Amino acid sequence: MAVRVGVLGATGAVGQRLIQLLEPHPDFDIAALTASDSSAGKTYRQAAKWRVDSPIPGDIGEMTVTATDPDEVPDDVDLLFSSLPSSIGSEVEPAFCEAGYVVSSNSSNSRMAEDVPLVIPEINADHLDLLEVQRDERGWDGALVKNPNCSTITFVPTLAAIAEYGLEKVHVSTLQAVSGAGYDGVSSMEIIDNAIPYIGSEEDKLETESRKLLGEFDGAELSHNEMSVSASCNRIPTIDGHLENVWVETEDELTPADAAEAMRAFPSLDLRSSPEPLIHVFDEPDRPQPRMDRTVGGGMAIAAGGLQETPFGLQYNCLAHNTIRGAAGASVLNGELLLENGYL
Ligand code: 11C
Repeated sequence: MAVRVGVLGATGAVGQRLIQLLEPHPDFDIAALTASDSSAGKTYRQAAKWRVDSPIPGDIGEMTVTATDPDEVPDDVDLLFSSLPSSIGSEVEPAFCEAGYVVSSNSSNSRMAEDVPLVIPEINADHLDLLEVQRDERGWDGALVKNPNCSTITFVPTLAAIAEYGLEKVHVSTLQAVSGAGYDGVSSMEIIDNAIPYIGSEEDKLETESRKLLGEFDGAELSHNEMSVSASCNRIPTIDGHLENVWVETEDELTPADAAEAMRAFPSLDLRSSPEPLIHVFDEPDRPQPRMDRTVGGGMAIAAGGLQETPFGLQYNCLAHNTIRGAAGASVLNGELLLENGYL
């Protein structure tokens, strides 16, 4: 029987992607939609300015949206996918966990909290066991699991694939799509003919989340990876798909051919939304590109290419669909991992 799930922050850009992915999902049944107080009582069709590239699926348009409050969500809903603004998520998500709900969250609050697993299932599924520490420390009946920021998800799988060579220094420069900034970003045409070399707190997220994701969990404590990471983040006028240029210095010698082989061979997982292969490596020097390659693996794979040796180590480019693999799809995948591991 499908697990009854809800979406917190259902009307936003990531909330809409969540609905697009969850409605046809065989393991999940959407039973609750929440948004701001001003949307409460409206049908989803009335409350949401639907902008996803397919119509509102099934009968979701006729469901009634409630306020984002544990008292408004039915008790038999087991799993909540959260795409709340972080200022709201930081207050509301713990209240849902205390009320017994398991929350798979894309919101940036609490990602770096010591007892909150930050998970990309193909990379660090074992970090999910941190939930035992979380339950002991917080006394929650529910649980809180996070997925990383979209631009972190884009490059960390490629690092995981070459980690056995000893990651020492990583430089990453991003070219990020406007949908990362939500509706305002998508509708803002001021970015056309421009590039903005600033995305608030983004660089810090890449530098800290990557080290947590690639850290080691010994069953009680998580130690973060010791590699040094320096990020530079830029907004460019593409709709979807974050492209990143990465330079990596490793302890052991790593040729572009070895790196390509390691990326191609990096294992995926036997979860419904986990693509095969996880990393698609292009040989063409001008790929990956957002418009052509953001939908590899149904938008859930990482595309890489342009591998070359430089004075600053191995250099390559990588790309992921920021609202699918980088956000909604990442939360759904964590939901599948929670299900697989008996947390639901
Ligand atoms: C952007 N990466 O492209 C941001 C949006 O931490 O989940 C996602 C923010 C986050 O603007």
